[in-house]
Amino acid sequence: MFCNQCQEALNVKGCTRNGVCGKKGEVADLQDRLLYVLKSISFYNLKAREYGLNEEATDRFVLDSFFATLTNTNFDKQAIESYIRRGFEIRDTIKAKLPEGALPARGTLPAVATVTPENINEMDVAIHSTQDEDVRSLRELLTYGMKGLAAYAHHAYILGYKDKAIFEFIEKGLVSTTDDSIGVEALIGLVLECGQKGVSVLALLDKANTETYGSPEPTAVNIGVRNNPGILISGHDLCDLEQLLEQTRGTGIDVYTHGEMLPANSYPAFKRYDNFAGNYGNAWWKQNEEFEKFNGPILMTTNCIIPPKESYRNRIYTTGVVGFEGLTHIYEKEDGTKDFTPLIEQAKTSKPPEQLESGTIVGGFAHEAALSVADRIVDAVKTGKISRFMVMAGCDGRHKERAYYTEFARALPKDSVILTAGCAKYRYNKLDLGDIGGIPRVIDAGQCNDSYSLVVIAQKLAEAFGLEDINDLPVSYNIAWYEQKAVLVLLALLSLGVKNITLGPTLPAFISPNVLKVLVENFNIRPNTTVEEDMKILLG
Ligand code: FS2
Ligand code: SF4
Repeated sequence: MFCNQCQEALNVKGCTRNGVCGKKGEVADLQDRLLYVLKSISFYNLKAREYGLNEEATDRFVLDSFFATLTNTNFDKQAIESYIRRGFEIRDTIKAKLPEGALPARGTLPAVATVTPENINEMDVAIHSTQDEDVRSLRELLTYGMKGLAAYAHHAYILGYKDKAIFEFIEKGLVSTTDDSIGVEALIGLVLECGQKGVSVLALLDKANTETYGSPEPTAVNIGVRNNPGILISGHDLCDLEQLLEQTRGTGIDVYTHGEMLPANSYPAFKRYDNFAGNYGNAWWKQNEEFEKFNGPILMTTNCIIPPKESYRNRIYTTGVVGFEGLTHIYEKEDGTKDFTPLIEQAKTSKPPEQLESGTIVGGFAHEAALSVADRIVDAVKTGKISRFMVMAGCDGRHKERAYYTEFARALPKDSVILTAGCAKYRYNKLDLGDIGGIPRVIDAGQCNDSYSLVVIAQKLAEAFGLEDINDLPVSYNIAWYEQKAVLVLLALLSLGVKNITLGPTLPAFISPNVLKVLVENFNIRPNTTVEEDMKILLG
C-alpha cells in the first residue's frame, strides 16, 4: 500500500501499512486496481463516444466508483471488489460494441486496454509505478482533482443534473495518466483544465441544489437537542436527507445533521419539516465521541465516515458510495428511492440524544442570500466599516495544528469578515465573532459543495467596485484542506486566476518540489506559518 492523497498522509509523506484514516492496506491496493479499471473503461468509452455508443450507466458507474476511492468514503473490501468486477464487465461490454477498425491493431494496444481480472494482480498499478517524480506528482494532482470532480458530478447527477463535458474530461484525464507521451507541460494543462471543469461542476451542483430545494436563507440553526429520539445524518447528500425527512414525518422521531450536512438547515425545502431539529456536534473527525452520545441511529451519506467504535457500531448505517465492513448498507431501489425503515425502527427504541451544547449558529449565506445584502456590504467597504474579507474555506481535520484556524479567526481585526464554506468553519463558527452593522462576521455559504457561492460573491464584489482583476479586491485566502474535494476547489480557484492563496495546515505530500515551484511562480501559493506572520501578510 502507498496512499498520500489527503492532508493527513503519514508524516506528510504517505501511509504505507494502514491509513491514518483507518483504510486497510488491502483496501488501498484494491482501490489502486479499481482506479486502473476505470482508466481501462475510459480508454474504450472515449472511443464509444466518438461513435455515439456511450451509455449513461457508464457515466454513473465511473462517478460512483471513482467517488468511492475518496478519503473516508469506502473502507469495505467487498464493495471495492464488486466495483472492480462490475468495472470489467462494463469495459468488456463497451469493447464488444465498438465497430471493426475503431481501435488500433491487436498487439499495439497499451497495457491499460489489455488489463484483465486475471492479470491485474500481477500489474504494478500503484502510485510509484510512475518513476519520474514530477510526472508522478502531476498525475496525482490531476487524479485527486478529478476525484473531487467526480464526487461533485455525482451529487449533481443524483438530482438529475448532468454535463457530458465533465464525464468526457474525466475519461480523458484518467487515460492521460497512463500515457508516457504526455509530459509535464501537457499534464499542467490538464490540471488547469480540471480546475475549469471544477468551476463548471460547482455551478451545475449549485443549480441542482437550488432548483431542487430552493436558495438557502439566513437561518439560526439550533445546536441543542429536543426530548425525542433522533436520527443523525452526515455527509453531503441532500437527496438522502429529503427522503429521510419525508419518511420520518409524523413518527415522533427528530432528524439532526452532523458535519457537512449542517447547511441543509438553511434550505426552504427542509425547513418546513417540524421534525428537522438542528445540528448535532461538529466536523467529521469528532464523530467517534459525538456519535457515542447521540444514542440514536446515524446515516453516513458520503465521504465523512471514520472507523466506528464498538459503542455505536450497531446503529451506524451506510448508503450510496459509502461502505464499511459489517455495517448495514441502505441500497437504492430500482426506482432510485431508498427505504430508511431500519433506521426508523431502531430510532423508535432509542433514547433522545445527550445534549452537547446549546444555542444557535447562523448559516445560509449562499450567493443569493449574500447578494441580497450586497449593497450593504459594498457600502460598508466604501465607508471603511469592513476592511477585508478573509476566505477561510475548506476542511477541518483531526490534527492539533488546526487550532491555528481558531486562533487566526479570533485574532482577525474586528472590521474584517470571514467568508467560509466546507467543514473548516467548525474551528470558529461558535466563537461569537459578532457582526458589522448587521452583517455577520462569519458569512457561511454552506458545504464544500457550495464553494461556488464564494466565487459568485467575489465576482459580484469585483463588479460592484468596477475591478477587472479579482485579485484587486480586499479579499485574502487562508484555506485549509484535507481531502480531494478540496483539491478540486483549489484548482477551480486557480483556474479563475485567484492568486496569493495561503494553504495549510501542511502542503500536499504529493506535490514535488518542481511542481510546487510552478504553483508558486504562477499563483504565489504559500504554506501557512504562524498566526502573527500570516496575519501580517494576509492583511496586506
Ligand atoms: Fe469537509 Fe473538506 Fe466536504 Fe470534505 S470541507 S473534509 O472536502 O467534503 O468534508
Ligand atoms: Fe493515508 Fe489519507 Fe490515504 Fe487515508 S486517505 S490512507 S490517511 S493518505
